[in-house]
Amino acid sequence: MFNEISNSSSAIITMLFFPSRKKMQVIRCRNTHKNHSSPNINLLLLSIPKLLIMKSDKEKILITGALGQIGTELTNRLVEIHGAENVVASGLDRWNKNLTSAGFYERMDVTNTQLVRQVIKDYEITTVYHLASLLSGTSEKQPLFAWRLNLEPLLHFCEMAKEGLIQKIFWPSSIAVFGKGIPKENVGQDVVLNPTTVYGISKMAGEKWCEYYHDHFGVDIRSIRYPGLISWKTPAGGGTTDYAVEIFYEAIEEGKYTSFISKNTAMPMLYMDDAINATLKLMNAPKNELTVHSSYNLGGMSFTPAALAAEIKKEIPSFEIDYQPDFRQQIADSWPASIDDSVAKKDWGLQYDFDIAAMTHDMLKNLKLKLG
Ligand code: AKB
Repeated sequence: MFNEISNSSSAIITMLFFPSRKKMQVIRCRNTHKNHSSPNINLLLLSIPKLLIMKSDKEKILITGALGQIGTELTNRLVEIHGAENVVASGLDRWNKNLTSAGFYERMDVTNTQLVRQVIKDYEITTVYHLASLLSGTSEKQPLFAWRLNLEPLLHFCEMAKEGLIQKIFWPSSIAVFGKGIPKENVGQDVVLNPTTVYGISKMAGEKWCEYYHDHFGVDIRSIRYPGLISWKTPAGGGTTDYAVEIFYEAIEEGKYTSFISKNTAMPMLYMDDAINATLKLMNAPKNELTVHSSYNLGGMSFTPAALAAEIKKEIPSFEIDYQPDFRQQIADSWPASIDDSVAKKDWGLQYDFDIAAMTHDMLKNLKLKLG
């Protein structure tokens, strides 16, 4: 059944029906400038008919950063579970039909608080997966922008949850919160955090805000400290752990790789399938069983570039690696080598399907098909 929702004052709306996919996809391109709106656009908007969308009592989900490394795969899984009509993807990029399986796409700047609030209201969003963020390498190059992007939208979502506009939020933290002076191995949930990177500082502050909004206002916000994420579907972008994704592309395409992380630097890593499963498991866990309201440790597997290269060599014997560490080596040196995630295992049943061997095999198999 289709019902009407109120008109947004700043949207250009396109409704597309794809008979082959038996679904409707709606793209709304909003004016993304924060402090002013184009009069031409607003005049045009007055003539737009009311948007028809499917209305039900189901969970309605908004994903920010939906075209990013986690976002692309998480969006697809959420569509499988909740149906395309209940999932709104959003990002800065122009819409393209191959980008997302969500029923709706909002092209928007997540720092534009007015627009974001309007989107939440228009779609009657209940749950937000707020993934938009600048990673560690890129954050060092644009510290103030990183701080603003990584923190301000989070606070805005927390405020909307406090007001009762949203019921549940997921926000990703990172192993970058730990930092210098913390033992390298098996780092526990409750160690003192001492990040030395812009990214780590922003994630640590975000975690403390999550805890604050939970403790003071009962906001249901859940978070994971992701290790480096490895996936063949969407490239990583701007992180210190990105070598563990790039290496696969270059192993297949060039037969060799120059790592920007040194040979024996171990970091915690996680295959994307395990990351998505963990995220959904945490979001489905009963609220009263959660004991961590900042962010849960998640360890995945721990390996060095040399160990990963050895694993790749088992399938591509001629593969070669050399090492030219760059500024990201210093970041990696301040991060843990392995993580203790026993609290997540106890509270909400965290488990993994992939170790380094299974992950390497799956990456090479799928990337070879993808790259032809
Ligand atoms: C990065 O390298 O910046 C990220 C992370 C560990 O959070 N992959």
